[in-house]
Parts: sequence; structure tokens; C-alpha cells
Amino acid sequence: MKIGICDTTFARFDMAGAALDQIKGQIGNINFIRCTVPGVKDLPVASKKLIEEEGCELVMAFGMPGPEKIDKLCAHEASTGLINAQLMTNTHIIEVFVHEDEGLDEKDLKQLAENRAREHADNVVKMLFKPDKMRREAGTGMREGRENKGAL
Ligand code: RDL
Ligand code: RDL
Ligand code: RDL
Repeated sequence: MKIGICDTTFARFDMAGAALDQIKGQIGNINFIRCTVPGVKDLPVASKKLIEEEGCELVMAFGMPGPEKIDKLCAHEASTGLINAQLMTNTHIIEVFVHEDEGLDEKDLKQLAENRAREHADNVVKMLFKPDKMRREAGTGMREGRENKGAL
């Protein structure tokens, strides 16, 4: 099993490192192939190459959109690209984005980025190895990085 890990130099926290630690703590015997690019708009093709050229069965794409209007536009474009890459390759690319203005302050942003990375890593473990566990969480208001919202 090969998992692709793609991240950016723009991000202000090493989310990929946190996710790798989280996955390695649960599952052995996985090969990780890493690729780092400048920013979120570079993630789609880098992820597609990890799938098509490196044979990854799933990719996690980590990014941190900045707080400006242009950054939000950039993030939306990157998301659209990541969805296209998934459809072109029939392979999941788990988008792990933390918007810089989601943090109340720098300390909170750092904690949010770490928590979101780890919780999406847990999602990946469930998607690949424990689909029944994922199914049991259907409709339960799960969130990544902050408190779960809960079921109605
Ligand atoms: O292809 C080179 C860059 O265009 C690409 O790396 C962009 O994703 C870089 N970038 C912006 O140009 C921008 O205006 C980023 C952001 N905002 C951003 O908020 N977060 C990024 N990149 O990761
Ligand atoms: O690929 C992993 C996630 O990026 C993906 O599951 C997203 O759909 C998760 N997500 C958001 O990132 C978000 O900002 C969701 C919402 N908002 C939302 O409002 N509803 C969702 N997912 O089902
Ligand atoms: O319910 C509050 C939050 O879920 C909502 O504000 C989300 O839009 C926050 N969010 C992002 O902005 C994002 O880029 C989330 C994700 N990604 C995500 O992957 N998982 C989340 N929220 O739970």
C-alpha cells in the first residue's frame, strides 16, 4: 500500500508530519511518497503525479490558504483542481486545508492545523482499512480540527 503525501511551503505548520505520525501509530507496512510544492494551486498536478506515476492508492493534500480575498479564490481554484484530479484518476485525494483566518490567534491556528491533520489521517485509516467504522459515523456530524457538531 502506497499513500501519497503532498504539502506546501506556503503553509505555516507541518501538517504532513502530524498526519504521518498519526497513521504510522496505527498501521505499519505503508509506504509514503512525499512531494512538496510552493502553494495550494500546485497540489492538484503533484497529487495526480503521485497517483499515476508513483502508484499511490490515496493521496493526502495539505494546504493553508491565506486570509486575503485572493487567497480564498486561490483555495477554491485549488479545491476544484483537486476534485478534477480525483475524477481523472478515480482516486481519493483527501484535501486537508486550514484557512489562516480560522485561527483565533497563532497558537490556536497551530493547534487547529495539527488536530485537523491528525483527524483527517484517522479518516484515511478508516477509509482504507476500517470502512465499517466509517460507516458507523454516517450522519453523526463529524468535524476535523474542532469539536464535532454531533447528530440532530
Ligand atoms: O504556482 C505558483 C503559485 O501560483 C501557487 O503556488 C499558489 O498556490 C501560491 N498562492 C498564491 O498565489 C496566493 O495568492 C497561495 C496562496 N495565495 C495561498 O493562500 N496559499 C497557498 N498558496 O498555499
Ligand atoms: O477531502 C477531505 C475534506 O476536504 C472533504 O471531506 C470536505 O468535503 C470537508 N468539508 C470541508 O472541508 C468544509 O470546509 C466539508 C464542509 N466544509 C461542509 O460544509 N460539508 C461537508 N464537508 O460535508
Ligand atoms: O462547522 C464549522 C467548520 O466545519 C466550518 O467552518 C468549516 O468550513 C471549516 N473547515 C475548513 O474551512 C476547511 O478548509 C473544515 C475543513 N476544511 C475540514 O476539512 N473539516 C472541517 N472543517 O471540519
